[in-house]
Amino acid sequence: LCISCFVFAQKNYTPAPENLQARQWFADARFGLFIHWGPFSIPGDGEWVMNNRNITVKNYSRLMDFFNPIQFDAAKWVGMAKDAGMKYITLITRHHDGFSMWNTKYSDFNIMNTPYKKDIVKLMADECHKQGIKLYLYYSLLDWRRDDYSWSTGRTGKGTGRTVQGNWNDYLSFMKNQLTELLTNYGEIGGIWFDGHWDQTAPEGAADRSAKIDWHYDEIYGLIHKLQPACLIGNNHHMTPFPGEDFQMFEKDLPGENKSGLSYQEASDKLPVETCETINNSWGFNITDTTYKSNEQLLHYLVKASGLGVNFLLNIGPMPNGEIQPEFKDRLHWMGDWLRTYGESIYNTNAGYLKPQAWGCLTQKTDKIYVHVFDNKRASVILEQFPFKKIKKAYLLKDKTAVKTQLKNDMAQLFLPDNIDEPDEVIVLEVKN
Ligand code: FHN
Repeated sequence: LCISCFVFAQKNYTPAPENLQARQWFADARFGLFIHWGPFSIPGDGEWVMNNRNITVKNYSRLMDFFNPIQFDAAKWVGMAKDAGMKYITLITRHHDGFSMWNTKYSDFNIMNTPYKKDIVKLMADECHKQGIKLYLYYSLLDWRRDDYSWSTGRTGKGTGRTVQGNWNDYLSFMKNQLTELLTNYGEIGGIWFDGHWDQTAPEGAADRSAKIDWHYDEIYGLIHKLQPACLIGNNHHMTPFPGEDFQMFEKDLPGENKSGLSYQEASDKLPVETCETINNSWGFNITDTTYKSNEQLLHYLVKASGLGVNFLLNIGPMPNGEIQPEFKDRLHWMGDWLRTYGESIYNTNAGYLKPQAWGCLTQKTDKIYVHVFDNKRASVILEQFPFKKIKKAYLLKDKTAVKTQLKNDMAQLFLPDNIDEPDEVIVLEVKN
């Protein structure tokens, strides 16, 4: 942990017993739905459209007049997540464009001033509580809109650039007030998912252009843990977790992969870990992005994450009218179908003793190893350094077909039966020490 990170983190944090319990629940849950949605969905060009197209604050504000998602049905969204086998939802409450999806007293740029006039966070929170799904709230630290925000990502374009540094204390109070609303008015909140820590560009007119942001996490994290001690804090800062954080997150990467160039951090062995990924290549609704990952690719992502002991937060960008495009719905339903048969090999499991291999990976419970075979053309699979003395039973999870095994030296060899045809064929090994 770097010294400056420590200075800005919650000092002397001891998680409450209910927080530790919530961490365990989270780690067991394994699969969640990420929802990037708001007025930014209207242009159909992703959630960074304001920045990418250099739209001025004034022009961007017009989106508020058109956001009227009359097809939005919280019961359907939550039901869809449950049907997909997801145990929690992480909802955008305020993204970098500064739009608040709830009835907030602290900004006029909010859902109550759209033609829709209904509090989305409330509708989702009530429905999640009703259907037994935990709700986590995404909250952007950085803001492209407010004058009291002192940094400049997203406001560097024509006519949008900041020239002065705003009043940082005002901005910090604004965030604390909003977080207090979110953690007071919507019942139990599973966690707060911070994003935007990485904005470190001082505006052109700033006295010290090399200054780094002090997010005052000590106060912000302290406030959250005071309001709801069980509420988990995660921060997408792409670094080793700071004190005060209750889970770690990766973006578009499994720990150790760093395909995105964002994931140099090592996975925590103390905190639950989550990774998020998109279905196409966009977080927010995007009409030109049709690079959909296949059902199998998404499944393998979930299974490999589980094999590393990591949660998978899979994103959708709903349409501006509140509907969800069929390419997303179909994939979620397919994953749910798979989990209805194979869920016991994913939920409440631990990382496999072997890291994911070219042929697949392992998940574990006390006396069971689930061997996930992605490559169903193989005749056998070898588990090196097998840590158990005996395999009491070995069978396919789908239909109990027996699997022949051989333990030799410290290797277990599993001979795959003929009826191996699933994109992830799961073999259960009942083992004894
Ligand atoms: O800039 C955001 C992006 O829009 C999206 O919300 C992702 C989700 O992990 N986080 C940021 C990029 O790190």
